[in-house]
Amino acid sequence: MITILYSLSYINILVILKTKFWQNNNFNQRNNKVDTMKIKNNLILALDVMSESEAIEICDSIKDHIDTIKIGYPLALAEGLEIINKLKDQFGFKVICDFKVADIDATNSKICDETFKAGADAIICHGFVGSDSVQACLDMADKHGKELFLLTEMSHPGAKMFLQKNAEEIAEMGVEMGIRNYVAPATRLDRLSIIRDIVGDDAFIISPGVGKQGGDGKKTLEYSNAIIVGRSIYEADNPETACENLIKSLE
Ligand code: NUP
Repeated sequence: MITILYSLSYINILVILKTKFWQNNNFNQRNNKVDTMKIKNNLILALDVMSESEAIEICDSIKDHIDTIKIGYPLALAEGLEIINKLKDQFGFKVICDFKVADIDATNSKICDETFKAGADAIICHGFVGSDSVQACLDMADKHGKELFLLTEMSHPGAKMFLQKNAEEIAEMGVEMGIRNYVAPATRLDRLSIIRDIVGDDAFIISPGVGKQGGDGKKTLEYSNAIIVGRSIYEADNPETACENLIKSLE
């Protein structure tokens, strides 16, 4: 009888330890994800400059106000993927790679793998290619413990021609797939609001189109978690002042 009681309490301890282990693990995982998504001043710099020296000069001037930057094809093609770790090492930034991944699943997988291996904290993919292609990106992001952003509707006028007609379904697909992060336009707040309703309050939306493309930062943040701003900062005579003024306008 005593032996049975002993073995029962032993099993109980094992079960409790295992439960605690999972709770801790999930807690850490969740924290990591949330950490990635804390964006200083809700402002992401789109660093579409064409050389490492320009990139470093701009980053140096705005580093006190911004901790997350987005690089895309312009800088990556000009300087190679090594630029990601250079900027991370020098400034401690989080880097979102705006590669608008839009290929078949096998190719998407390779593109995401290389991008995360190069140090990216997140990658942006297109949704119009369908769930198999997006799933390949999501799987690779999960494998690396990094984030995926699903682009729903773009911010430029041309997005009305094809993409807008399907943006709501793209967002719905993202929700069905369990995607937490989205890109939606600051240039059309009615559309941004619809996309927010679809993805829900817990989703994380980042919005390009503030400044040069005509969007208003403060109004955008009524629906979005962060704005993405490029030319209004890096083309300004004084990028730091432009950055400070923009942040003030968001209050
Ligand atoms: O819909 C989109 N619109 C857009 O402008 C999706 C994007 N990823 N972008 C990017 O955001 C664009 O490529 C650029 O890097 C940035 C906006 O820059 P700017 O208009 O503030 O200069």
